[in-house]
Amino acid sequence: MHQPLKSRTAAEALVDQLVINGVEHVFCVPGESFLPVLNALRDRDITITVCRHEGGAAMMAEAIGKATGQPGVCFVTRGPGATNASAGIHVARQDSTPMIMFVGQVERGVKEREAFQELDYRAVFGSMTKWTTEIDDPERVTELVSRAFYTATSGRPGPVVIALPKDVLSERVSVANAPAFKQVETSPGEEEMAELAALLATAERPLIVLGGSRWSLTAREQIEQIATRTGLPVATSYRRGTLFDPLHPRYAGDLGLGPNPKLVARAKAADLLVLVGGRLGEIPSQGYALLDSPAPLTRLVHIHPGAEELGRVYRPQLAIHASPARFVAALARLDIATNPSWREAADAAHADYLAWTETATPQPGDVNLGEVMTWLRDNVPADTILCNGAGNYASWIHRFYRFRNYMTHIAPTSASMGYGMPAAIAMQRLHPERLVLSVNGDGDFLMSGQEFAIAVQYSLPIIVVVCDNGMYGTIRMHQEREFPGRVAATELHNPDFAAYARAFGGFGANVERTADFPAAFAAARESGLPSIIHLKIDADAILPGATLSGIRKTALEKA
Ligand SMILES: Cc1ncc(C[n+]2csc(CCOP(=O)(O)OP(=O)(O)O)c2C)c(N)n1
Ligand SMILES: [Mg+2]
Repeated sequence: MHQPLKSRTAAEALVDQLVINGVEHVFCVPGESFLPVLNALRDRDITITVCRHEGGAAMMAEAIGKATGQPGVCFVTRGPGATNASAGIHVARQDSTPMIMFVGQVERGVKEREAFQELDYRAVFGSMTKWTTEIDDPERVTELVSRAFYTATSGRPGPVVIALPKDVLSERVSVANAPAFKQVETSPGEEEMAELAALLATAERPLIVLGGSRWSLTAREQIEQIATRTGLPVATSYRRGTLFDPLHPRYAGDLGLGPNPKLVARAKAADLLVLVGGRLGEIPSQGYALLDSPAPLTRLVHIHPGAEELGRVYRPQLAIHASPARFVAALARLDIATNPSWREAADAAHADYLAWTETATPQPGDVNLGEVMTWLRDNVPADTILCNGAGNYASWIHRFYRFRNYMTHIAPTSASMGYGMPAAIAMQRLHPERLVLSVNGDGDFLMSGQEFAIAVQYSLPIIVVVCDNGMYGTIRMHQEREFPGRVAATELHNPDFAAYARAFGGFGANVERTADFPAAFAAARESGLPSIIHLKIDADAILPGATLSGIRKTALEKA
């Protein structure tokens, strides 16, 4: 049924369409270009989080999309806002996350003159998004917003950008709403599943690798049950550790940065690799070294919801065009002829995983980040959400922390710095009752550290850990490998991050010895405030298994 004639503005129609599609949170930095939208949001049941930087707003929206599978939504202003936000758009692209960004645009009558803050969004975002458009006809606002939900979520999910010329938003429209979008599903056919059963029947050393997006808690439970029943060993891809219980006896570990060499050897020795979701990109494929491209010697079964990803890098033995969730449901119904060798291999792989991750490695300095991670692992609730960005500090998270519950790790596969702060804010907005941690490097943190003000503004008791080694450690590590002893542009002089927290109205603590971490953490929780724990890390402690001085020495010996 059509709405009464001209009953609302295009901005109101847009916001109504968001409500219909189940949007509960939007993130923004305001701009004069979309004031009618802000005005409409006031009267709707949508929570606004106002941010300090559009990169933060976009990453918060991305984090919501990643965690829920429903598009995360943000609003930013024209040129300067949109370009700031591009960092979050790129994360959504590489992570296959559904996300919709609305961006202001100049009035239709002055377009193409390079008016104030004007940008050609289709040109700027064209290669990063699944679809970038501009709404020139206010009567088409609900159609195009509805399409954005379909485009962002279907096939391989990703970001959509919609530009809103200023004068369009305040025009009155008579257009009807579209009903709520419904996820478009892709399921495997009987033929593909029969072929998979035949491949499994002859597999001596199969390995399942889980990755990508379009999972669900049900799918995770199903794949765990399948692994229990069949004995099939299961690994997870880079930053997809929450797709499988790490303490499940068939869990083989994660194929990410700095993986267990024994897992890499297992993956290389597999005679059947079943990649469920994910693209086996540069990081999980260990620099494209795991499989030969374009013709892998290992038989590869690739399951992906985006048809264009199948056969893109590797010519698979069997390509299955399906979402991970639908594929796993079909796999649960498949009659699989199991081989006792699978279970033995899975037991060995799991034992190797536990041995690799159980105990922190010795480190130079008084704070051992591995021991901090094992302490957190053993002391925080299983539904705690941990968010992080990029830096070597994350190696200790990957190796020693264990993500017990589904979607408890929110981190970018694009390894974008500055993600851990905004992601934690978004997760605490989404789950006010859960403990949310943001673990950062010192470089990483100050890329989005201003968003701590937002945590204070909305009383979000996130606990932020800043791992301060006084440098852009990852880059320094590469520098020492390639140009030993020639330090340039990698040193950092840091503030007192605990004092920083207090200046914003939060709780702050400095930790200079591992043994002091539990008390600082307890005090942070008791404060009920957004908190920062400033960890002093020795610069030589560059990786769980290497020192900076050792890397330099090896490089000098080679030179
Ligand atoms: C936005 C962005 N800029 C630059 C980089 C390149 N980069 C990767 S890790 C890193 C250093 C991270 O430093 P820090 O956060 O202090 O962590 P550390 O490696 O010292 O533990 C840099 C500059 C990146 N990944 N993302
Ligand atoms: Mg650092």
